[in-house]
Amino acid sequence: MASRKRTLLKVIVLGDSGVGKTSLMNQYVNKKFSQQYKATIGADFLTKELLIDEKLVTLQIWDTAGQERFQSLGGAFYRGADCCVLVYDVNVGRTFETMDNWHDEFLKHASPSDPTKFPFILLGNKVDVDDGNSRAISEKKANDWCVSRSNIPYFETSAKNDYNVDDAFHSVAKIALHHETNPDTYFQVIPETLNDSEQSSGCAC
Ligand SMILES: Nc1nc2c(ncn2[C@@H]2O[C@H](COP(=O)(O)OP(=O)(O)OP(=O)(O)O)[C@@H](O)[C@H]2O)c(=O)[nH]1
Ligand SMILES: [Mg+2]
Repeated sequence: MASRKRTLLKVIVLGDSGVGKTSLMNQYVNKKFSQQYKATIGADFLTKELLIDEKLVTLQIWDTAGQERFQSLGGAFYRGADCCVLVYDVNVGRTFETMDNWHDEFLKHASPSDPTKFPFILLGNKVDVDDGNSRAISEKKANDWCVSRSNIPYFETSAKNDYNVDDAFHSVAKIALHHETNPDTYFQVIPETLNDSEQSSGCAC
């Protein structure tokens, strides 16, 4: 057994109800997908252990409620975040139109020291639906928005088919680690051999 330093990275996932925030996280952390829709109430988090640039990282990913009536916690817990993941459904235009609002609300509540440099990432989810034939938002439109918002990285994903999910969250971890100016590090006694991933969850409802 040995003691190793870990960096805790807090990530907030935002977007309209039904875009697939919970499904993306569940696919990423638990490698599971369910067709059934169960609205998130309040906020919940999952954690995943990663090795990034030879650093041990604990990614604490906060899932939030898209439905306004379930947003009981407001935006108070956005504070201290190291990255914000914005999710929309490529098949539903209004879920993209609200991205400006989610972006600005996040900055308002999180109040990072330099809002112009705070890392966001945009995910266009459900690209599997109807083989892309019911798409409402083109990749170009999404990319143009990202460029207009200080070059936010953009990924197209499918939580259902596990398409690009790992790559997207790996990128989240990298930019969160890179941005982190005041590291939350802690020591934990762990076996010398590091498991690929560990997970746990908690609820702040
Ligand atoms: N076809 C398809 N369906 C998806 C995908 N991701 C999520 N879904 C479905 O979309 C519905 C909503 O997914 P959720 O992950 O619960 O959405 P959410 O964004 O967490 O919604 P709230 O908790 O209300 O904010 C569920 O029925 C999922 O099965 C996807 O990539 N493809
Ligand atoms: Mg949810």
